[in-house]
Amino acid sequence: MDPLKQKFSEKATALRSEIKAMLKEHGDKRFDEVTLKQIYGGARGIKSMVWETSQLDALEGIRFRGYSIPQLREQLPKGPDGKEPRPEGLFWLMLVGEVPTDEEVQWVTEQWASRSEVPEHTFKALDALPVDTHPMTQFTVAIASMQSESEFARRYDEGISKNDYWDPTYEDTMNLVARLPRVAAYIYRRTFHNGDHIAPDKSLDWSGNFAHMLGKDSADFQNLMRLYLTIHADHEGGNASAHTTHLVGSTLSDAYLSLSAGMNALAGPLHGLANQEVIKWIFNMLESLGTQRPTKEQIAKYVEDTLASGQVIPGYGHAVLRKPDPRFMAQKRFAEEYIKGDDVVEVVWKIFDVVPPILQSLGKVKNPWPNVDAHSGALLVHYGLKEYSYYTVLFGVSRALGVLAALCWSRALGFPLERPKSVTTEWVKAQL
Ligand code: FCX
Repeated sequence: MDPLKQKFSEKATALRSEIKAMLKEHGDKRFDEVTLKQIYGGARGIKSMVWETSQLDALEGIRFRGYSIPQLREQLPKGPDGKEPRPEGLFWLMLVGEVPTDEEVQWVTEQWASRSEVPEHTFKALDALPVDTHPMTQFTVAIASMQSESEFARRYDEGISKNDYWDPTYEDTMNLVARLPRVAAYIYRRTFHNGDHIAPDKSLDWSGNFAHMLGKDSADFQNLMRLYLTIHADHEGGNASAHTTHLVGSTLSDAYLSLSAGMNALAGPLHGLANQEVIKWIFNMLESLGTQRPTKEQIAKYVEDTLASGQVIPGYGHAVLRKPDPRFMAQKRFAEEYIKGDDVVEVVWKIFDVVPPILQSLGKVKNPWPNVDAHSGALLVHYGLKEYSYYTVLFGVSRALGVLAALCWSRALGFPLERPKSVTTEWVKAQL
């Protein structure tokens, strides 16, 4: 058995019996109470699922298996120039809870390279779509089309024991993650570069090869991809893309169908699509002001006008966070180190000064601070990746790491079909 699978199997077996014993002894212990506001308010804050790979603190931000983003950057094995962490290492950490060695990360890189062949019919399915189909729609179609290769679906059809569900889920996860950069790069090149595709370079790491297939070979862009694909990977289980993947997976839909569903959730403007909305909003602002270097006063006026027209300020606010998102700060750090003085980056930083007090003054926005999506576009624009309708696909390639590692855990721990209770307003009124 491969070393990661072996380790995962041991850890999962141990945790499964621990949970069984815990449930037997404390199964009726109360952890939460639900208010009417939560029932009508998108279930905010209700503790109702287990997600082993990461946990979000409203003030501290995300921790992956206990490690904050700055700690990950320090401790995970890095790319060839030793600067940014390799997402392969984060995947290992999320799956088995241990920071991997350089050799272990190299093993993941080689595994994924060896599993990265995309079926020909997936390219054909993409080529059948109009070229102006939104890249996220192309992405979900491509992922669903690869379901024909699902090990889980095949083994379920043959009659697999419940105890073994985790095994083909792990295989599907490894195959699917391995193929995503090729699929995502294919979508980019067909949509924006006349289908002038670039063959993979399997000597590169997962992010480096992705950058290469996008047509961006500079060492700095490869580093941006390493950081980007690391910090977008997971944000505990309740966010819409993670929760959708989890819910669909709970029906024993395989990893392909579950991830494809999760990506449809990521494609919404209140979630992952906000990264395209941010840069679109900035470009529109610069155009309407007729300058690349607006003053803070000009930006404040534009923000007020956006709010007055009944729209949200994209990239600001969060359902859980109550501080500037550490993923925003990690990207700011990257910009300070690699591309200080860039015009669009300067605008993003001015917006960071201007927007929070304005949102605060509305008196209803619970978190006036920037989220992950407020910064990412400016970095991509700097390196010439200006086609912003593509940005959420990059987010999706990364998000697959977390939600699929979590899916492996859900199958290994024997989690059941998810089925929360709904009520009618009639029923609610009768309780008051
Ligand atoms: N601009 C204007 N108004 C905002 C706002 C913003 N950025 N953020 C929240 N509000 C408003 C809400 O629209 C709501 O108004 P209403 O009462 O009139 O309906 C009120 O403030 C209370 O909302 P709040 O409880 O603070 O926020 P929610 O948990 O409901 O929603 C999101 C959280 C993220 C959806 C919200 O802040 C938003 O729409 N932000 C802009 C879109 C965005 O950046 N999304 C990306 C989030 C994330 F990082 C990701 O998933 O990628």
